Amino acid sequence: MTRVLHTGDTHLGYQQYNSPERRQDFLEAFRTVVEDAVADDVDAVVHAGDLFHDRRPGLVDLQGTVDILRVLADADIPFLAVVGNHESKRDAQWLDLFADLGLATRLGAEPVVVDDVALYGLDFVPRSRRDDLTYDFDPVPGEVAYATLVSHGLFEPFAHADWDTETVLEESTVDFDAVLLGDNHKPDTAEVLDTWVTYCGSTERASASEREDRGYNLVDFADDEVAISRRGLSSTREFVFVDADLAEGEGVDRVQERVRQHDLEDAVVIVTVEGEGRPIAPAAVEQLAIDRGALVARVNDRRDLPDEDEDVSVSFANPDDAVRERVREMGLSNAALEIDETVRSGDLADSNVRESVERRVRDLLEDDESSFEPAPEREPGDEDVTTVADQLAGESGTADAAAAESAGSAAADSDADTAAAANGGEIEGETAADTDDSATADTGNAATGDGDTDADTDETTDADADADTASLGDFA
Ligand SMILES: [Mn+2]
Repeated sequence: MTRVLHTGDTHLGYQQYNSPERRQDFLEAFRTVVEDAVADDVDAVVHAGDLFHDRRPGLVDLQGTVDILRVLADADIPFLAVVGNHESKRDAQWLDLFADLGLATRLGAEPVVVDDVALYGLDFVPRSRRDDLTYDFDPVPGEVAYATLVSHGLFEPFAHADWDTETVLEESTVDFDAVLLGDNHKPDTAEVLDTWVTYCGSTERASASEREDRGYNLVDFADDEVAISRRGLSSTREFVFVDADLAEGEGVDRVQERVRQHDLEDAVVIVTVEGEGRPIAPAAVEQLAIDRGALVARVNDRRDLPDEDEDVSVSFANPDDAVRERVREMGLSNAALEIDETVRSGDLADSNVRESVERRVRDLLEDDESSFEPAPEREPGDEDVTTVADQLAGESGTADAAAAESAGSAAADSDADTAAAANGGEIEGETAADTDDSATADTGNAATGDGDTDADTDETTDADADADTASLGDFA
């Protein structure tokens, strides 16, 4: 029998909630997986991408990674991996560095044989480049009984998929027995065209939507069968989810009462408020949780409360309209407008803004760099020209000609693409993470949209050096 430990979406370097402890947690989860692999004496550890949260991990994260990978190397357990969307760089990959150090093997079109299993890899490929993909893999060596593909992306038949697994399997020159995946942080397994397709899930909660216990997969190859089982990680950071459904007239007291019912020591506390009731100040709830020992506390108020005093006659214009109007006047590029919309979209979980924007920018850069050019002046009366902002607002064709900026060819497909980006994000409700930060971000300002300031600052600083990195500041 050949046993492979399948993990992924480790997101090392992610300083979730701006907490250094959380950053350490991601590293510790990886260490636990590796220690389990050694204790279990598996034949290989397969990593399905997103080892790093960011394409610029910090030195401590890299040192920690080397330290952990060395544990595997010392135990003679190969670490076989592909590159995920979070960590992907234009030229060399971090994975190549670890390969140079003898600590990892990057999977690709040539098989890496572990006992009687041939493993192949397919890095994350942006949607815009998938049509040109040929799924050409070198033949399976004669003496090998099984073939496995490792990849990163949102594959069918799982939620929010944008990559057709049947196409991949049918067009591949190798007949795979199993496909081991990363990207979707929710673990799941399905059978597609007689092939087992499975996500291992993330090893630490990268977003508050990842409520289930974290873990990894064990994949056994024996007797012409592939058996996938799941093992939980018990030592991940405790998350306490407090769901308060307020009735009319209830307010912060009721929420605090619900918070007090839980043991919060060292936990990340996520308070979700729904229902009716009075407005509450999140700080009052978060402070209570901190006072009771929580590491981090965040309040997500999901209520759509009506205006408090309807008789007060100060009338504000619809703030969304006001922002949209102002954005139109700014002469932003089509790309900036789309990204502004992504940042402010109500359909997109705050936690997914960063990744959705990143993916969108990458796709735009590959498709049509002109979408980053500032919008040209538009003459009043150009009523047949509709801006992306108009389209996104569902006002297609009725744009206020005086205020609207002209849109180029990118406008035509912007609806579909942006909708897809929003979907991609929702999907990745499981994936990304900065719930806390973006919840408080200045949503009227596209340039500062994503709350993950840590990473963004980093990227903005280095933007000149790496064309692959388009920070919002570059085009907004
Ligand atoms: Mn991921």
